Amino acid sequence: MISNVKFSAIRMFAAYDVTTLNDPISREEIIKAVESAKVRTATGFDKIPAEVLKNPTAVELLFVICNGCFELGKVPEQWTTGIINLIFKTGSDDRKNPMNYRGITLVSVPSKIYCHVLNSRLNEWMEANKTLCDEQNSFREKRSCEEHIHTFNKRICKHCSITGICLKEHHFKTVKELKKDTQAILNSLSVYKEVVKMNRQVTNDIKWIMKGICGMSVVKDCTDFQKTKQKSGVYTIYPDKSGSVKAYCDMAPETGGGWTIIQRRYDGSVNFQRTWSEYENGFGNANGEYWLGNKYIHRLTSSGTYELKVVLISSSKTKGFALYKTFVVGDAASKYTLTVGGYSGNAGDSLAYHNNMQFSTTDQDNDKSSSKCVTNFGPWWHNDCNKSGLNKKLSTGLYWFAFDQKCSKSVMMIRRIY
Ligand SMILES: [Ca+2]
Repeated sequence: MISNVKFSAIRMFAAYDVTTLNDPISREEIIKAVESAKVRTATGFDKIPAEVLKNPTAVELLFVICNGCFELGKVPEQWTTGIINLIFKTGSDDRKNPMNYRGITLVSVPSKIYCHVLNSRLNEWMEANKTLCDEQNSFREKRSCEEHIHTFNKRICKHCSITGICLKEHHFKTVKELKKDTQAILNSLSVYKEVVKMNRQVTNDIKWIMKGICGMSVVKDCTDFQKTKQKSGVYTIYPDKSGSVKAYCDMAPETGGGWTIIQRRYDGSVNFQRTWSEYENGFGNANGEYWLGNKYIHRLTSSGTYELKVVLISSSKTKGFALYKTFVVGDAASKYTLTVGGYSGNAGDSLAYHNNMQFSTTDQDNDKSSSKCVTNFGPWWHNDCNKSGLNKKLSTGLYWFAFDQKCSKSVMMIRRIY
């Protein structure tokens, strides 16, 4: 499990949709896993106890680390190392007899959190897809050992004449056990106070783990790669903290570099007549033709000031460009409304007509026309209908009214100015 490289549809589940299993790990999943981590337990190789991970800073770092590991399909080597400890069996008397010991393996707590996320995700998926039969009780939510113990305990209580052993609302706990639990809570409080003091040191330690072990740092967009002088190519970017996406970064000196490509057409290998959900989440291949995804374009352009550059090759192979100093795509509730302005370039302004328009796709007609603009001009921020349509069928030519109605190639890219 720990050295996983994403989930795939194995033959047994071939009929099921496994795409959600490979979604980036969400912050909520991390929080749930961190909350469930037991305190006052032994640490693994990295000596990081669960207590120090139960704060917002650590959650943020775990969020980044786990996503990095999930994306890379690798985990830090320390996570694959266990410390084997021998525990003397309670009730035994002879400490010299090896048979009176049992072995336990101590592993890194952050790795347990990562496993918990993957395990919960698989469990939820299996329950939702009903891939387990009802008799499979082991390790399943609401079908735990406790269920069996509870039944067992009830049967004993039925025949039990000693009052006070079986408490109301706590059928499976004795007074002694409840007292023990209360003491554990009080002990945890004192540990928590110590943890708050340690917080600064822990933050630094986890940053070190993130940079040193996972060998990665988080980048918002291709503009961030300018700092580290990266070459053009496909990179994983984190438009915001809710997830990552693969994008092609144009870092060529002649373009000034730092451009995140949001759309590219040139060989017709990818179909662009697609649905709302496909445009929302993106499609195609970042190495070839693709659409980054409206949700990612929104997250980026609403979090800073971005410029948009449209580069076109006409049917007669001349090159043109349109640069917009203002480019914002609204959220899903606004139906990814376009805000565009500040044109310059030599291809003419064929986007101004689409300013303040909602996005339309094959299954959502949000245009101002009585007809459905998407049918002939592809998904776009259609008005009535358009002055541009760069997502229409490549075989019929891409549409940029002021330059060429049958362009053979297009690239749309954005760059953060502030
Ligand atoms: Ca219409």
